[in-house]
Amino acid sequence: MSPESPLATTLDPDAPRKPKPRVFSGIQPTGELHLGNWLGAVRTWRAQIEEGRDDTMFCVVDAHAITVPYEAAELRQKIDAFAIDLIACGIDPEKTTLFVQSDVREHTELAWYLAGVTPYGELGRMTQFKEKGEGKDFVSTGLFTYPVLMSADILLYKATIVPVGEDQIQHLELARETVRRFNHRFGPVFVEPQPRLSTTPRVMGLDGESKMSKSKGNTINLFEPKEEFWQKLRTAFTDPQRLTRTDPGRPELCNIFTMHKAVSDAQTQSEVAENCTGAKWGCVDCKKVLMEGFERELVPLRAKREALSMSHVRQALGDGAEKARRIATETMKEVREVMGLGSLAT
Ligand code: AQP
Repeated sequence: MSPESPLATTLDPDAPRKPKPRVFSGIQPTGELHLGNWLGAVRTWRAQIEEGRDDTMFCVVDAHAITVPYEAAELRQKIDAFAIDLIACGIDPEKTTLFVQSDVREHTELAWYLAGVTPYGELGRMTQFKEKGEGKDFVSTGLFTYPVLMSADILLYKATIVPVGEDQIQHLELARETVRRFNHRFGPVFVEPQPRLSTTPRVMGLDGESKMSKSKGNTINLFEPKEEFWQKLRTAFTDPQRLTRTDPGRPELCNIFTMHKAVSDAQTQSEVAENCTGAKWGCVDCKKVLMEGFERELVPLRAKREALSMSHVRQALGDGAEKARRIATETMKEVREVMGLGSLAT
């Protein structure tokens, strides 16, 4: 390259490299990966990885899963199953850091320390706590402090971008507040994380009453066999005002149209909207086109999932945990130092 090249002045090999922004997000190994998880979060994770601009970290958050009653042997299986499903969805361990939360102990350590700056009253206001605890004989303390652990997950890696579904926005706002409180008291250790929403941040359940949720049994699971997938989609709730085929529909209020936005191209979306509002198509027609869109995306994911070996997945999770631990160790040194904790040099 000649010295006159404009690049010569911008690419100084000795200049300190600015660290890439860090992206972090997680998923609980409860139930099975469903369309809401995929459209609201996991597809965005894949897009972040593919963009290649940021340092990305994704986590199977098993310590969150123990806040509701569970079977230990089943949890182990679910952790493996979720890791496989994530890799099949493009959360490629060659390009990102994929790991299991409890393999990095610092998550729970930091959660305890952050509990010291998290107001009790705020936790009681969390919608998810109210919904999951409502009417239950036993509500664990862990369910109440769940958002503190979530703050720790993010802050441990000083992540600034958190791709989540809309239901997690309230928890993320709390994490931001925790950063402000912590930094005000102990100094500027953490950065405020920002949420990143997909184009479908809230996928409704098959019942049309609440968001699609593993614990509500209103899901279509991503890797259901095609026929079962279709049978569920076929009966899924649509615009409540469309009682007969001749009633004009309102795509903006229909969960099926929300999903079209994620998997159908612009031309198909406008065709669907036009035929729905003009009462030219019935809801099953819209669903058939949607199913085609899902199939286009899901066929390669199913094939990838089939081809994955457990030994490869375990190796990837081990490598991911090691990488995550290195970052976590550094953060915790800093945290213990500013908080005045411990008596030993770390
Ligand atoms: N219905 C949804 N629409 C859009 N995004 C969703 N997410 C979950 N449901 C929807 C997003 O998926 C990511 C992983 O979620 P999670 O499993 O860790 O926790 P969750 O939000 O509590 O999901 P579920 O299915 O409702 O699980 P359970 O019933 O076990 O609590 C998150 O980014 C979430 O926003």
